[in-house]
Amino acid sequence: LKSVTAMSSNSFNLIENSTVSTPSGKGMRIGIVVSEWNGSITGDLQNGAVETLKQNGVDENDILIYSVPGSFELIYGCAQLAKSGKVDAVIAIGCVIRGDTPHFDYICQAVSSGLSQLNAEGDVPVIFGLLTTNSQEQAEERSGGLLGNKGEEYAVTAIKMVGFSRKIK
Ligand code: DLZ
Repeated sequence: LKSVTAMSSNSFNLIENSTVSTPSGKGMRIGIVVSEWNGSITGDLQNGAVETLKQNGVDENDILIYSVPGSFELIYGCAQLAKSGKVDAVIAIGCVIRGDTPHFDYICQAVSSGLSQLNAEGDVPVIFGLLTTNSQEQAEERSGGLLGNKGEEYAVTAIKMVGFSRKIK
């Protein structure tokens, strides 16, 4: 029961619960594509990611940050950055808050399948940093509030995936 509780989607935290060590990020080049929509949230996620990359050895000059207007544009932004040869992994950061419009479902669906396709077909891992919440409050809880900052987990995931891709090459 304890492990089931720990694995629930609300409380699982990759940094606190992982038993697999994170490799050094030294020499890794990490791209971040960040959406302007819900900018205070995506900005906090970006800051959490950048700090964690640096804490894990990634050089500040090896972190390339690009902004796109909305989460839908993360697909194009990440595709272009992934194939540019400039980075070893890309973190996509966006935030979609459910409203009264069907946009929420369309955008979430499009971004998840677009980014999935990049991972399945490309050589550069793309990290899914799209917060999808019912409210602004839930987004704040996950971007530096009560539930931590998911940006930190995106950063660790990016480093682990670069480590993975180097191991199998
Ligand atoms: C249009 C739209 C809406 C309604 N909601 C969001 C949102 O919550 N989060 C987000 O990142 N972007 C949103 N967008 C904008 C779309 O992602 C996209 O930028 C536009 O549809 C133009 O392609």
